[in-house]
Amino acid sequence: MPHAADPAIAKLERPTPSGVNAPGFGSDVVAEALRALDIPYIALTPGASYRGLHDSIVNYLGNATPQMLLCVHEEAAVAIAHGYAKVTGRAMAAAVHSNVGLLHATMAMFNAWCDRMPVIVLGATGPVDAMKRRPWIDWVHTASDQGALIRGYTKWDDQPSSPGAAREALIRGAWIANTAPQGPVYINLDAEMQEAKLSETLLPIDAARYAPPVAAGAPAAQVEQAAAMLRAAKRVVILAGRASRSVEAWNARVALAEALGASVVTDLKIGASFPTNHPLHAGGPRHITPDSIPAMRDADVVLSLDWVDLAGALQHAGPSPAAKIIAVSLDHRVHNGWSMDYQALPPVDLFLSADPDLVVAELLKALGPRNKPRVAATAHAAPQPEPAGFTNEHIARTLRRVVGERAVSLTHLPLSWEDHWWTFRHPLDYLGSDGGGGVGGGPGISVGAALALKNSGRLPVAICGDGDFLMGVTAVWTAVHYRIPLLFVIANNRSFYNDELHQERMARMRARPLENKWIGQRMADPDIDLAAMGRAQGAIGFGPIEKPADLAPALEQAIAAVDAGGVAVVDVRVEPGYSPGLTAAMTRAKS
Ligand SMILES: Cc1ncc(C[n+]2csc(CCOP(=O)(O)OP(=O)(O)O)c2C)c(N)n1
Ligand SMILES: [Mg+2]
Repeated sequence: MPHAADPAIAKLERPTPSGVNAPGFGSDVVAEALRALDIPYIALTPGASYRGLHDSIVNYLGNATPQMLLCVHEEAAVAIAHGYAKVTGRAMAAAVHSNVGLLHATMAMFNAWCDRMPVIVLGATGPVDAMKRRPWIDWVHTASDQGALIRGYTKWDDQPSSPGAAREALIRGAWIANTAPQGPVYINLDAEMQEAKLSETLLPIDAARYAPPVAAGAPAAQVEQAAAMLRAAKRVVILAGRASRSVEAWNARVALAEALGASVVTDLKIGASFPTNHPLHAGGPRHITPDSIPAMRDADVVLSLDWVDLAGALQHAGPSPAAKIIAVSLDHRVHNGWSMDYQALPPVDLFLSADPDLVVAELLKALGPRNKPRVAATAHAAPQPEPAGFTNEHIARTLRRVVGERAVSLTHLPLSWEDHWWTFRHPLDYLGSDGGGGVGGGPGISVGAALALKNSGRLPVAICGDGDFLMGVTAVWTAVHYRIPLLFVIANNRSFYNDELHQERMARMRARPLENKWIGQRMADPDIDLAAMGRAQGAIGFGPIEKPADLAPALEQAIAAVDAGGVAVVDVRVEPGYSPGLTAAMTRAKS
């Protein structure tokens, strides 16, 4: 059954019917497999290495299920699929051209890997059989073991050499990508295999039977052991890490925290996992904050629900934490020898190799109804006075005022965001970061997320640094072209400012002039007109907004434009500068 794609998008780029209704070529079989997997979209930047598949999607499938989303850069194509998965929890596809397209796509694949988000990346190679290669171009665009480029940050890759094998690879790849811990997979399709006429008819295959759902719960005895430790504990801290966007699972986490009277720490690196206005929320964003440190130090049991950096968090509990540590994660299943994104090795007293959402539900059953908070909630920071100058905090405050009670999904936040600037009340209120710290992911991820959020009633808002926006700016065109409403607010400090901080740190360590820190960092003279970069691609541009008083009216108009189905880019000329706490955390300075 074709996936219920967005009807307005489905009307775009309709091909003249080709009258073909039976697969005739290798790539027709590949296209059929994509449809059997119910993949709604394939974000792509074209290339001759997969002209066979391109033809099959347009002329054999009629450009539906999957429908093509044309991207100006492969990094955007993969980032869009990454953002889509952040909302839906499921992989869509991306297609990239031979070795060169894959090279462009790599950073986005790394981001998706570190974010544990599923993406099915289809690639292609010039004919593996050298006798079939055209002079020059087919040779430069053929590499042996293309998968070696991405093997360190994908769950699996394959280069099938027949249509039947390609069909199997797609089904296997979708299964692996979508099975927790999720991640990108790469399937490299030989141009010759795609283009060759089918020599035999393949028997139909029921894709669902070959991609069985994998439920990874914990054994009952382990759940009981964890429940006993939690029951006996006086002060529990829950590190609410990577989680699904399920409201049911969110409510179960809240119920568990309430049953235990546990302090809950969350992390801006990943999507919202706990209501940040709940009395038990102890703060703690990308780094454990001063707010959450006492909770960590005083805990007698720490329950980590797939926290991204458990060893790092436990450092705040002292060198050898007295608390008993219960860790629930499947992440070890994808740790490999190339990427160190698995972080330092944490001490763990009870490890449950299981899906945290399933374990939380089981723990709740085991603990029974208990509702008395046993720990006084950590005091939340008192409201701060209006900040001076023109900073990212003005963006947060003004946007909050302008959107009021409306449901907003923050699809991306700049590096310098502080966790108390925005309240998360629903799993879709915030979708997390780029995963791998690969700057330039924000725009594409946001377009993919906005695609998945279209018609949800939520307002998708991407708040990006200027560096991040500029590196991924062409994703804007894809959003405009495919009628994907989205608000971009650019925290434009005209700098790769994060790195100014590092130069400042170097200067301090080496007693060199601090005032040189901006050299090789500032994108000024000329200032780049980001609203114009939006306009150039069909978005509605606002700004430059130079002072706080002009921001609210611009945001109001921009939101009206998004509500009318458009893409808006608001260029906000904030001052360079981060808060002292963030500066210290980012530069590894002690003060
Ligand atoms: C692909 C990539 N290149 C370079 C970096 C190093 N880097 C980290 S943050 C940053 C600055 C990002 O600039 P911007 O988005 O404007 O945010 P700002 O630091 O100004 O707040 C850079 C260059 C990176 N993480 N990723
Ligand atoms: Mg910047």
